[in-house]
Amino acid sequence: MPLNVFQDKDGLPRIVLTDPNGSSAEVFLYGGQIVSWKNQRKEELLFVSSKAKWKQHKAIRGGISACFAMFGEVGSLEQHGMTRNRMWSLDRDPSPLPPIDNHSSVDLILKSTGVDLKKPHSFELRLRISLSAGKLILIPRVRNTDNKPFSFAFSLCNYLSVSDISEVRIEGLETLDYFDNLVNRSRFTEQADAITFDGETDRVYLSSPNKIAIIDHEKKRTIVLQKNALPDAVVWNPWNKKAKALPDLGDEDYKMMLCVNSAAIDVPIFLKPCEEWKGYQELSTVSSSYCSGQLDPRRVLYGFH
Ligand code: TA6
Repeated sequence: MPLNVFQDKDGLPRIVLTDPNGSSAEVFLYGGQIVSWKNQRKEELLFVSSKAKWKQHKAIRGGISACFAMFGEVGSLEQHGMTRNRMWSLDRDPSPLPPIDNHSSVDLILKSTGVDLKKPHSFELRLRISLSAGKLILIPRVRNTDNKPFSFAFSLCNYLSVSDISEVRIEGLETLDYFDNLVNRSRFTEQADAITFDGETDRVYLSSPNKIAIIDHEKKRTIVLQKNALPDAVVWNPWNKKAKALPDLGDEDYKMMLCVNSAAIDVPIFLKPCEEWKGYQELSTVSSSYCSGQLDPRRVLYGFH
């Protein structure tokens, strides 16, 4: 499969993955960030802010990024860790992951520099990004290359493009416990049949199922998120007030975005020296031809016909 590396107009190296069926993905080495994923009909499936800063030393607001070794703020360290603000490299590992059939892939790596964490620790963070018709697979790996144990949080932050946030529902998180970041991280149990949006939302759902459906009624499209070794799910929409307060988010952008992140936050991942952790996330889309009423979430989540 072809692997093209371009220089962006701002001088940032960009890799374009293409699939013979017409879908594509764009990956920046800066932040190891996926900034575009288009389906065969060239429709963009990821959200990137109209005010995103395409410059070094500032995370690009949107797309998909890997947040490590913490989620949130820890002291004076960068929010969600440093991975979004570093230049990654192409991974020349002599023992890479085996190729996935009919996928166009790129392997990235970010190595510790000694000043990235609260206490210096040596690690290697790898990310495989793999595209096929209708599917985007991410495989993050963290290797503890130090002689001390290491524990960390991890999140794949997915900014999904939606037609209108008020018309979107998430299936798969009902009945779960969650931490609400808007109420001092207090713990609640989800009471709704599905998650819908009418205001700012910032929650960490605990021990979520491996399959979550994000149903966009207006676009008649469902994004299916499947994950492994990433037990939690973060759901975030800033709504109007917070959107206005974020300098790299357009005032109205919150209507067209929804973050649903695959994460390991509540119970940090623990590695002994030389051990490696491997996560998995797959995004795919299902179109719905329904005219009225709701999608049957059981079809999406469990494949019932
Ligand atoms: O989980 C969502 C969250 O942690 C929110 O609290 C919100 O701040 C968001 O991530 C965006 O964070 P960022 O560092 O990208 O501004």
